[in-house]
Amino acid sequence: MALYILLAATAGLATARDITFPSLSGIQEQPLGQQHSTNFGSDYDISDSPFAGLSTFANLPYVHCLSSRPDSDIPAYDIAIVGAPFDTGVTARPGARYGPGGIRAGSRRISSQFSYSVYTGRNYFTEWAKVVDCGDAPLTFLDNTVALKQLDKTHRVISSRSSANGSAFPVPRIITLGGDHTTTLPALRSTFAHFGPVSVIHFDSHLDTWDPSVLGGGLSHYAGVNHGTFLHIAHEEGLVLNSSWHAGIRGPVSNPKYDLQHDKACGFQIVTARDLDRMGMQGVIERLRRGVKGTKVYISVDIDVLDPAFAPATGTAEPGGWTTRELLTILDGLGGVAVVGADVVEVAPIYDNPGETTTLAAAEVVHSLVGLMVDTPVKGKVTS
Ligand SMILES: [Mn+2]
Repeated sequence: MALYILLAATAGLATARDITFPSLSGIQEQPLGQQHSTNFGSDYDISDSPFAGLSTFANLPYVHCLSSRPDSDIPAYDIAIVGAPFDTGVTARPGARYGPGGIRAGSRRISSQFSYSVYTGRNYFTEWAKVVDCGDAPLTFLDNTVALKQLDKTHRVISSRSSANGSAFPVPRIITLGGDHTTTLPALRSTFAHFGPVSVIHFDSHLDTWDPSVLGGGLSHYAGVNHGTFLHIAHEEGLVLNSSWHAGIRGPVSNPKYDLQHDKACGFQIVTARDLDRMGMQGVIERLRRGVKGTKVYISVDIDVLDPAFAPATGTAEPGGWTTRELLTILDGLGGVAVVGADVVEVAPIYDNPGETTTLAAAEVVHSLVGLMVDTPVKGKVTS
């Protein structure tokens, strides 16, 4: 009886699709993301498989952008990912020096062949821009002043190379994987050198425009340069326009009158975390788009803009934040904005959970930032 049922079932499946199992145990016939099928013969391509080899962001090609060799020896690129492993400017939990590695690990599922968006139908990795991973900046963890100078130089070297689409868009743009938020300061110096002052769209639960004499505790000039004061310093250095925005703010301030007035004086306006409840995502998107209209824009995403439910692995977590979907929707709604530089910072993987909630989210935020840069090429190098 059992044999009869088995035979009947087999006959019923005769017209079904053939399923081929791997001929060798433990070896994939067709790795995820590899579009061409082939037999496991001598011409079998093992050069291009996610989850294999050393980790780069989204399995992108690694380029030794910081090499001292001349431009002609370095593969040209239009968008460069670079890690900034620095966390000695934090005021709470350290650990963001491991952020670049964590975000790359969270990006393993992303590959340039398998990245068509179900929302837009676009694959930003296969359009006009060559996107590469430059590895990490060499930053000392013993002296913040030296480390920030090292990061200044890293940005200078990477952004000064010839772009792959050089005639139309001569300046390669950089997405930094933090690092604590202090690492945004060298990035803004770099965009200033090439594009002039920018509007910053700053996704964060905290203002980060604190007066160094307040947040540094008045201890020393050195202590005043940290992850809560870098936007004050960027303003002082003339790097940011007064059409800048914070989005997702909910962290407490020490003195509402002084801190908020000081924030305004640094050129910022605020969309709070709960403004989203009132305005809806389209409302937030419109406010940000209108707010930076006609300017070059730097987007900085402190992962603590997300609720700790979605990003527990960060230095200064604040309950009551946005969801990952809300942040991605708002970011993707900024298409058309002239993004000249961007970062995702304050990812401290040691506090993540086994599901890699934070690093997966951070990687997808970087993916969105790549999308914005590809969507809107930016021409002008400032010539002065
Ligand atoms: Mn921050």
